[in-house]
Amino acid sequence: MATRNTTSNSVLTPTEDAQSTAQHPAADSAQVEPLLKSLQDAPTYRPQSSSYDTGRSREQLQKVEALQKSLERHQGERQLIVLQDFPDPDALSSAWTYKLIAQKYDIQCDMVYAGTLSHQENIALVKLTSLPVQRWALPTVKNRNLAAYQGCVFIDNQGTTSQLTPSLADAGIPIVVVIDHHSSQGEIKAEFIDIRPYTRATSTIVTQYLQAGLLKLDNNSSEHVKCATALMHGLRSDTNALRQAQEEDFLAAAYLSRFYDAQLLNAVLQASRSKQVMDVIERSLKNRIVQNNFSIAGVGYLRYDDRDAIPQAADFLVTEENVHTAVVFGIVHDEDEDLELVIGSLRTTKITLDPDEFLKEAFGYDSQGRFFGGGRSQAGGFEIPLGFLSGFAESADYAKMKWTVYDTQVKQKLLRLINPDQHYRNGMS
Ligand SMILES: [Mn+2]
Repeated sequence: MATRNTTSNSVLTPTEDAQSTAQHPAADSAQVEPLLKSLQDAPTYRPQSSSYDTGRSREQLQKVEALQKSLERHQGERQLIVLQDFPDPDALSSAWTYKLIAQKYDIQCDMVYAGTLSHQENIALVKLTSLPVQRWALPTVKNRNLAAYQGCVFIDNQGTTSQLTPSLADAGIPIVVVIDHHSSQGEIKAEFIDIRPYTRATSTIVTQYLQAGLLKLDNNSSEHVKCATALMHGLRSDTNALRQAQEEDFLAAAYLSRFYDAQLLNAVLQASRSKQVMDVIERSLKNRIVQNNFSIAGVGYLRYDDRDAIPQAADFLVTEENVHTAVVFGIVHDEDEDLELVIGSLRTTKITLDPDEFLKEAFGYDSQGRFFGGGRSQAGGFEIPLGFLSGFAESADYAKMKWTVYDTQVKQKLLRLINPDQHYRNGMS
């Protein structure tokens, strides 16, 4: 169950039609309509394209048209763009792009996240581009004027990875827009939904919106140049520096190359790792076990602010010879809420392994039917609240015992999938 048909990637690769979208003269115009019309004629322009590709491309243009309608409908309103608790470059840059597009329709957006910006590259990205994102820690939400917002927008997520979602629902703020490339996280009600699990990056999706004319980027606008640079970073970071990019990602990158600032991108990428991150990577190396090409490491307790060290450790472990998948996890303490969570990251280079399916199957779901884990192509994560066992223990022995229990349990759940025969034997003994 944890694998998917190997051919699915190539079948779903958008081809020539995406290119015709990118290079069509109408792409530079603010009008989407001429482009839509021309796309209806696409089969005659591209006789070699399969009907599948044409259908897919038409679908994309219909999305652009639907988004434009939604933007027009909400002119003069104020929207809240909600990012996942630990926003990554793909989320930050895509959300910024939506904010700029919406501004053109006289919609004011605030971009918020409830967790932490903890990856050194993310901090550098936000600082160096003056990326307009705000932290809304959960305890402060009750003091915010939520009534000021007529709608909320989920970008690079579907609301399931933000602690803010329940508060927004309680405040009765409708979900207006969802743009994401993670697998469906369950049913969602929104006016506009564009979820593409086979697209590598949300940056690619929003760049296609730009190319279709929703916003004309201007080389003379430093804000546009910085946003294009952020998008290039987002696209690179979700495609493993373009190594896993597909045609549509390259086409998006080619378009962004007209606007982005290569020096600025370089500055973002040169951000160095903190000592805490290095320490977690060291622990992951020391603790890893390798079985059937999976590398698994528990790294013990971590401060909330260092949480992003976990995916970085997984990125590192997956580079080992004969390893195609790495899973790193630890117990993270959230001081704001005095909560503890097991947080883990999965990275894989194995095309047939679907992180979303794998993690859902490994860890299942909570009493409300919410999955503990999920993912997208090549990456995934999980969060398991410790509940009653939460909270820092007075004694080191107790803390150690608690870690041992969770470490064993997480490994057991993973090994059941990684090494089913072994599991069977254990079960019999
Ligand atoms: Mn993403």
